[in-house]
Amino acid sequence: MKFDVLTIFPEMFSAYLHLGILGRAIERGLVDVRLVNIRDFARGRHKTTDDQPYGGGGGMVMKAGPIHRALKSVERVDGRSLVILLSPQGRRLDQPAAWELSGWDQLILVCGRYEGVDERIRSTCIDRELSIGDYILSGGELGAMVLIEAISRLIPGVLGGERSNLEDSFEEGLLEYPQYTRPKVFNGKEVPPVLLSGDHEKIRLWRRTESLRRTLERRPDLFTKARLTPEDEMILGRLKKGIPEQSN
Ligand code: 4FN
Repeated sequence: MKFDVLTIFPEMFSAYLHLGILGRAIERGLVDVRLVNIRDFARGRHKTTDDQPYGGGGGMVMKAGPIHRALKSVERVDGRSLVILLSPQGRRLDQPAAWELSGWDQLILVCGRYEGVDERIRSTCIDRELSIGDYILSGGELGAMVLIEAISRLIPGVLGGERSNLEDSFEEGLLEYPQYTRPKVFNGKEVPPVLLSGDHEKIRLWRRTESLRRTLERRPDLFTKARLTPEDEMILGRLKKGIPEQSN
């Protein structure tokens, strides 16, 4: 997957791109991220990328010219490429959207700053608008990083050994079960005995129950899209009736 990121703050990406799973994926050539500094395409002595809005009202708007020239400078992968504006007006990024986007060869990500980009960029150069959530941000850069991370993890080979069975429960649309590691007792709190029992079927059932319980308590909205097995439906039925967990 090739990402081209248009931003006036390319420095924001460097630590993030060099560390962890993504750093390794880039090293191994599975993911390629190119940073395009919009300011390099600005003109005049001050290389301005923003200007006052027509109609007044204060704040600044990103000029169309620099973004347009920055976009033209990006080498497009024939037909398998998409220009995305990170924007609060976009559809919300979710895991199904991440899967769909991971099927493209090149994603060109445009990050806004100030009050946003000139509407003529939006209407003529942008294929899609995507939002990472409903909160005010100072720019689209964090959105671009979130998008790059969510998509890169889906590219074959990127996760390597790090792919866990937890990942599978996320992909099924449920919250994760509680996790424990050593020591067996921490501040007087014990690890649930079932996890030490060595009974793998019992452990699987406990984890599934806890996944479903947490989803029911904290994110019941996730059930509208979750993929549930007949066993899940049975466990869920019992949880809803308030039948307590088997006490292991
Ligand atoms: N944000 C809201 C309503 C109106 C404006 C904003 C806002 C950065 C250029 C856009 C925000 C949120 C999720 C990019 C927010 C995102 C942005 C994103 C973003 C500067 C203009 C701006 C109702 C959502 C609170 C500033 C709501 N995902 N404007 O934040 O780019 O990607």
